[in-house]
Amino acid sequence: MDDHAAGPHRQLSRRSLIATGALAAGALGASAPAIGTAFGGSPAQAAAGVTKKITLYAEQLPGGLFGYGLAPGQATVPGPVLEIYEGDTLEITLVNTTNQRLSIHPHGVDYSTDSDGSPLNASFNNPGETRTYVWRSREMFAASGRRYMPGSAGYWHYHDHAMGTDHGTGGIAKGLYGALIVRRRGDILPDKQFTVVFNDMMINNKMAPDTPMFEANLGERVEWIAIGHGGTFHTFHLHAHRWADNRTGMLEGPADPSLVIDNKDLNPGSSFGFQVLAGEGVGPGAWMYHCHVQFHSDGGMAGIFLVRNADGSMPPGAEEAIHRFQGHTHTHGS
Ligand SMILES: [Cu+2]
Repeated sequence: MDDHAAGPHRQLSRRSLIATGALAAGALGASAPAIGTAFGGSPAQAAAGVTKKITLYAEQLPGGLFGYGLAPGQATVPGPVLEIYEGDTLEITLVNTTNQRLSIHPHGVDYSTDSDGSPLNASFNNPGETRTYVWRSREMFAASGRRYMPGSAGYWHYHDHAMGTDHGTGGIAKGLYGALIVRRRGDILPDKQFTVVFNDMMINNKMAPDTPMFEANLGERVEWIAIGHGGTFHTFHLHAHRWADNRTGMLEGPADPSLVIDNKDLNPGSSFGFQVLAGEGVGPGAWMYHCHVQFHSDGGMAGIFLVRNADGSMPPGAEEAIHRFQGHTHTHGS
């Protein structure tokens, strides 16, 4: 009995958009490759400065939720991971299939006022309207004083900025958000990607035990993208794994001064990402991820990172741990 492993929260098939030389301009849609299956663990290769054009569909979902998707009927919460390389431009045609005003607003990239997704700049989709947003990115460049101006590379995110209020408070609360990754050429690509959004007292608009169970096999390179939303401060903690508190989560050498951590603030509007090797040094098992604000984790802000054996089979004790988690009532003192 393993139905939870194939359940709706499984993230293995998450589609990504990554600009490779082979995927220059053109609609990628649902045929975009799942990242890593072909490229995992190898350095990124890409032509410089391509323009990618995609269509996103904003849709109403069951339960009062809204989501973004790469094809009609495929909206999800969170939305798809959007990926480009520094120097690329992403041209997003957003189709608003809902009866609400909404938009898409990015963090970390360059855009003009008419693409910033805010009602302040009349940059939004009316109900039923289609509108194109253009996001640009660039590499770091030399400035005076032997300094460099930063490029766009980072673990960023995008979200609605127009539903409910002029700040998109209603759209964000209902699921209109997702991860945006700008890679630097040479970055190592992962085998799997997990997007974790702490949004008020929920994770990806779900509470335990319905929070996503992320799965990987022992040793797979897993990329976590953590995003904060809503009106509450959080801390993201992952059991038994740690990462460097820098752009990639990895150390660049023995002298890299980056702090090594396993817990990080995840407050509204902030985001970070890192890569770990699943179960490295600790073995497979049902490992927890959760908000470390205690009344938040007790209240349902917790989930499972299931590290299977290298051959994909279940490690001893994992089934029992999952069942324990699913029976957990998350009430104080229980
Ligand atoms: Cu929290």
